[in-house]
Amino acid sequence: MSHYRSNLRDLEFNLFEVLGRDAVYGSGAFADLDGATGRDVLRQVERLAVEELADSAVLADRDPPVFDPRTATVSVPEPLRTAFTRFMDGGWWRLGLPRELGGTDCPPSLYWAMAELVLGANPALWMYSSGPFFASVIQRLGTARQREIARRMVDRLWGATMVLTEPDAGSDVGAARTRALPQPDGTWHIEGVKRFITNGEHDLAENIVHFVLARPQGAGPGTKGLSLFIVPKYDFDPDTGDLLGRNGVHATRLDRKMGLKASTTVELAFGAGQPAKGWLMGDRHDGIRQMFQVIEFARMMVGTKAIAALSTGYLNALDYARSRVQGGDLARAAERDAPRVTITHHPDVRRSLMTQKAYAEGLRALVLYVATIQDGIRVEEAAGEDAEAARGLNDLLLPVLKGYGSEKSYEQLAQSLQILGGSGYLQEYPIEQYIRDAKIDTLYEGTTAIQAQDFFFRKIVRDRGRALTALLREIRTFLADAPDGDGDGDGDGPAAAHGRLARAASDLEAMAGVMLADAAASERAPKAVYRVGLNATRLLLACGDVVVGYLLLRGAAVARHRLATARGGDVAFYRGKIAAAAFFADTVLPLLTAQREIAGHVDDTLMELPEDAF
Ligand code: ST9
Repeated sequence: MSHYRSNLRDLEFNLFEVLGRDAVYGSGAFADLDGATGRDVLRQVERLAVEELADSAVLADRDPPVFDPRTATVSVPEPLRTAFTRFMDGGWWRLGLPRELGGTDCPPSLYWAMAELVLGANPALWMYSSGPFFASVIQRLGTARQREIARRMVDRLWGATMVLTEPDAGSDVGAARTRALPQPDGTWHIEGVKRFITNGEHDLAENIVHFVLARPQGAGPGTKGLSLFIVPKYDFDPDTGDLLGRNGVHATRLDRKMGLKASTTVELAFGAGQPAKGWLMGDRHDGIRQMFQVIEFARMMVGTKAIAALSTGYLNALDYARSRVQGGDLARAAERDAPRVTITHHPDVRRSLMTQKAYAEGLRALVLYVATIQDGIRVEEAAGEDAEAARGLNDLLLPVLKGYGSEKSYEQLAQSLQILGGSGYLQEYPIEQYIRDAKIDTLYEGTTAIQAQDFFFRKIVRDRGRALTALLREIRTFLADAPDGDGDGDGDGPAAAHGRLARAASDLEAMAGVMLADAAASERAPKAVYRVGLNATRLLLACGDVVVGYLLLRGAAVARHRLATARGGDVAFYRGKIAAAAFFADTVLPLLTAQREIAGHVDDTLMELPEDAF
């Protein structure tokens, strides 16, 4: 039986019942793909993910790719190759790709819903399939000649990578030392060592195109002195794509990792013994800005990957809890011969399961909400309108999705494992692997601390608070428009939960206010910025809780409405949506008041403490 437990019902609930995608698919910018087709895509991808893609994620964890130092190549295990071929043969990678590259228009919301299904089943496989996406970046940013390369990449389904990190340049990309030397024929030779390169070497494709940040001779320091180069593993004839010979980029080691072993992570040496030829992207020295077009997409992907792992982790835990008989009912503890019950009868198990459900479904709602904002950007652009407000909201929420999403997923996956007791620690169950595979999500594509700084300094301060204000306004409008009760007079209406959301939103606003005051003070006293640094992750996580609380309650309002006419399994589904939202509001949102208080207390003590006191 597949390890992967999908949740298509909840994906459809968000897309079609809450976010109203039926009205958007099939018209305007998305005329080619209507709601019925969207549902069909999700059903097909779900089947593929569960039945054909999931198994090899486990097999490749136990029997991971192997590095041959003699040839500097990596071979992947056969089951992974078979699953990868099945996925690529299905042509799903065409969704969202530009038409010029043989793609099909696809609303981002549908794309990311599909992504969740594949990322939950086999995250490495999804990442290996990213070559066409990278080709689309060349199509957008490259010269006419380079767009030919993009075409070859798609025709021949080459792999691709993003190459930023160096041994002494991790979060601090601007410290990179890899050099780029101009050649008389207009190409460049790259020299240096890059590390932690995801899928930097493998044998799933005949060629791999590396997107490399390097510093041209004479360029300035920092990220602004970096340019982006297209560097293939094999040189090729740009007109036909035929391979000509090995380029001077070689894997020098395959990292042995905690998890996500199916996805190769390698060190790459450029120009060691043989020139590593590359082309300057778009013939423009604008590397960091260009690379961020990949990074932003990859951050969305990483958040979705984390959330997909939590969802299947929770559903595996739920399956186990429903059948595992252990202990007696707490209310009958005094009866020695009371019958043994399934562990779903135990209050602490229920508390944990409902917490996991609320986060898993709330985070899914967050992914699809952000993706819906991306739909909106496309719709506005197609209509020739200014999509600035939607872009600001998307930018604000990306570090939340990536940073908060990965932290909460990892934290809650530990609770999923806990439900299985000692059995959860065994490889017979998938959760120990999920935890190992998901840990990387808080680390790569910018650690949580980097997301927190991006969120505060770039997405709030530099934005002059516009997007955050718009988000809070949207939440308050929802609260103002929502009825206080469910109208049946039985006292289980949403008023209390809505009150908690209103308070949490105010707590978030107050925390941002404290940090803005410290940021302003740092203009006179530079060290005041330390207090901002001490609060940044707190603010990011608080924002995540507020947005997830809002989206859960928004979903609950829809569910409450639908429940009146629901039949069959939908009754339990809608009741679960209402319960999860209320539970989150009751047990998570009040914690923000304490966080607000802590944020206000943060002082200079920690930064003044001598290092040897730690
Ligand atoms: C990595 C690989 O981790 C992980 C594996 C990923 C898998 C790859 C697959 C991805 C695609 C998947 C597709 C699948 C498809 C499948 C299809 C199948 C159907 N937003 O603040 P400043 C820019 S790789 C936008 O001064 P510093 C901006 O241009 C390693 N732009 O920064 C800015 O200039 P300006 C990942 C931004 O202090 C300039 O940068 N490594 C943003 O110089 C300078 O900004 C990391 O992520 C932004 N948010 O440098 C690095 N921020 O201001 C983490 C900056 O004029 N470190 N720019 O606009 C950082 O992010 C640092 O904060 C830093 C700091 C490097 C930016």
